[in-house]
Amino acid sequence: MRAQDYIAIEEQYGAHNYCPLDVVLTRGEGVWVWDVEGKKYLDCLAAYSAVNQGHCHPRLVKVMVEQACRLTLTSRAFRNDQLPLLEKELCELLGYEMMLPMNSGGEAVESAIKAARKWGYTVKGVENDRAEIIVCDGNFHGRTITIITFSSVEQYRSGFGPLMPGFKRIPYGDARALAAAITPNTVAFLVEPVQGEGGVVVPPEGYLRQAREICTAHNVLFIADEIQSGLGRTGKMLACEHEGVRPDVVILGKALSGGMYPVSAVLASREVLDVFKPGDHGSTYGGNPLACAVAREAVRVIVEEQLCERAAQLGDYLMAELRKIKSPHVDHYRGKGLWVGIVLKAEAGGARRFCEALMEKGVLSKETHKTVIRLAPPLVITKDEIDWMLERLRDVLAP
Ligand code: IF1
Repeated sequence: MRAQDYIAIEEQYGAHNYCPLDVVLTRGEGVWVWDVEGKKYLDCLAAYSAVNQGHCHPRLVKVMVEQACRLTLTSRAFRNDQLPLLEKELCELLGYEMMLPMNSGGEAVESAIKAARKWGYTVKGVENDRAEIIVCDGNFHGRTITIITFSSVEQYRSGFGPLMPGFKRIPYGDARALAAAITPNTVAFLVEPVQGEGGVVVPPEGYLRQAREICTAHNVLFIADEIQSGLGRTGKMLACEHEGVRPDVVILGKALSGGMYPVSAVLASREVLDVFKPGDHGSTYGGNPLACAVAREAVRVIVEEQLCERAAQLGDYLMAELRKIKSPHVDHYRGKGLWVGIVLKAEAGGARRFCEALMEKGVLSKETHKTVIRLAPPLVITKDEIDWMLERLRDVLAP
């Protein structure tokens, strides 16, 4: 079958909850992917930073196949020999006492919200059902009803009511707004250290540190959603490290399994995660041996292949080269590590046409909020591959 045949079938049988580029991919290796007609592309989205280790990383494939031949799912009614090792390795790597395994990022965010609320009632002493959680404008934390409740994107909320109480939204990057929004019922501040869907928005220097201090002063849990910003993307294992900030709760997903399998996790202190008693919370697939074996190897790859350091060095190079590109279409460039938003001018006619032009030249990227071209290649990208991409980007951004 040709691309249009696959597209026609998907158009007929698939819910239309996305408007993807009309490229039908069939193979991936490292930073490269191939479509069904054999055309090769450099993947500059990495599945929204879920493929930091590169497509089909051989070490991850090997571990996944070996584990798949041994044991994949037991439910949490029984124990398995992979979950305790992932829990220990992640907690020791990131400096937390406990971890809760889930599957999707949204599930991990929901789990963190449940933990924060129950911590508020049982530890902080907030009156039952009065817990408040503060979030930011421009946030993206997932697609569940609770999470879209506090989205600032009308389309993500519209038609899905009734929504959930207990959330307050403040401007991103404004520490004073955070301090002003806190009440005695505030149990947590949930924030992306760099906003992904918001358009790779890096907050003002010092914001995370100020927010940390405010949360500490008011006994409010600082919850960092590092699902997209974490695991090397910004040049550090956690984006919060750029400001020396240690969140009370860290949420991971995406690259936690290197694109092989949905794996997410919540890391926190014993004081927070011990609020969960047997039967309080769970998931059929959460913490399954296949997920944990893959996640253990995915984290080892990040550490052993020094993907954080690569993202820092090559990200600086990429940003320096981008800023040399003078284009009538570009307002400015922003980003951290190997994560860039190319912010176009309003008169540029929207980012989608630039992503389509890049696709024609063999580079896959994704627009966000209509005016931003997002670049987030796998962290295994080489300088030569960055140069190859830049050459095509210059053409596309030319007057
Ligand atoms: C879609 C966006 C990115 C996330 C952060 C939690 C989640 C995500 C910071 C939920 C997921 C994905 C979801 C996917 C597209 C993509 C996305 F455009 F939607 F916003 F990356 F920016 N926290 N982001 O980025 O994790 O449940 O998906 O595993 O929903 O269209 P998930």
